[in-house]
Amino acid sequence: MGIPLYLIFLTIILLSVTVVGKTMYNRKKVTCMTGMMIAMTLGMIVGLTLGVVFGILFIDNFFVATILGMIVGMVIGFLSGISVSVMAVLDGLLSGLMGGMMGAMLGAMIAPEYREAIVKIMFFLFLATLLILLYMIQKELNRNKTSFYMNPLITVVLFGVFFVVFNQLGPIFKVIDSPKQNHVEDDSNENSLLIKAKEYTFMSNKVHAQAGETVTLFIENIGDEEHDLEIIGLEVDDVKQNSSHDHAQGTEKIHLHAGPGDKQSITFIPVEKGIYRFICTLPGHEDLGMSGTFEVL
Ligand SMILES: [Cu+2]
Repeated sequence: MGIPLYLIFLTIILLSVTVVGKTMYNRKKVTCMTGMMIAMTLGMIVGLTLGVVFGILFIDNFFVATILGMIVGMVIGFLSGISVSVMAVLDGLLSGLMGGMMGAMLGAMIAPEYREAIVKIMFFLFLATLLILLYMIQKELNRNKTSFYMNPLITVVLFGVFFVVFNQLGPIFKVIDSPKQNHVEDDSNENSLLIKAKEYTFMSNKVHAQAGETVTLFIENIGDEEHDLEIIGLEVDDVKQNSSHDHAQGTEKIHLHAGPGDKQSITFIPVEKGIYRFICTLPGHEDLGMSGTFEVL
């Protein structure tokens, strides 16, 4: 986990505790209607946001991701409703359950290249929702007084500062194969690239090679199912398939196929600069996240 992810967890915990604490402390003044809104909103948004994060973190185990998302959403929904009314508790529990489930689903389904973006979007929505929620509670408690939350300028400045800092901190999810490990030393002096495949992702899903230079591309299947790798639209010279099994011989297509535990390679020279997509062509695998980009520099 990268620093931004810890920051997300910390912010979510702090803001949730603030809202829950405020509700509990002022339980005499909070009406049932407001209490229900608080429980529902908080349960849902925390469930959704953390559900997405869990769905990505536990990409190999959808069950764990869903259960974790549901638990977190339900606990927060329960806590924010408990001091108000049974209705608020029910509202919070069910919204949390739904948010956690849907968040985990979204996190697990989103293509790897959009993981960072979706987490940022969800976190932004979380922050915006929480500010509105705090504003609502504050208004309910002190109908006449103006307070910190009422000044929109402060909110805007806070968001600005937060996101500048947030973007400086680097990726939310650590890339499993760093670019250095990505270039595997081979016996020859050629450039070689290794892409690992498993259910249902490529690691790394971003590789690059120089135009006009010979490159050897390896696919290593570390999963339990068959996978392949095909680069779409890439023009190449001097293709040499280094494996016996091969259903693309004679064509100028970059296609590698590897059963579970297999490692296959192909040597070629990329001709034209550009960014090309590579995918696993097995039915459904691309949609489940088996795609990436091959950049020719
Ligand atoms: Cu596959």
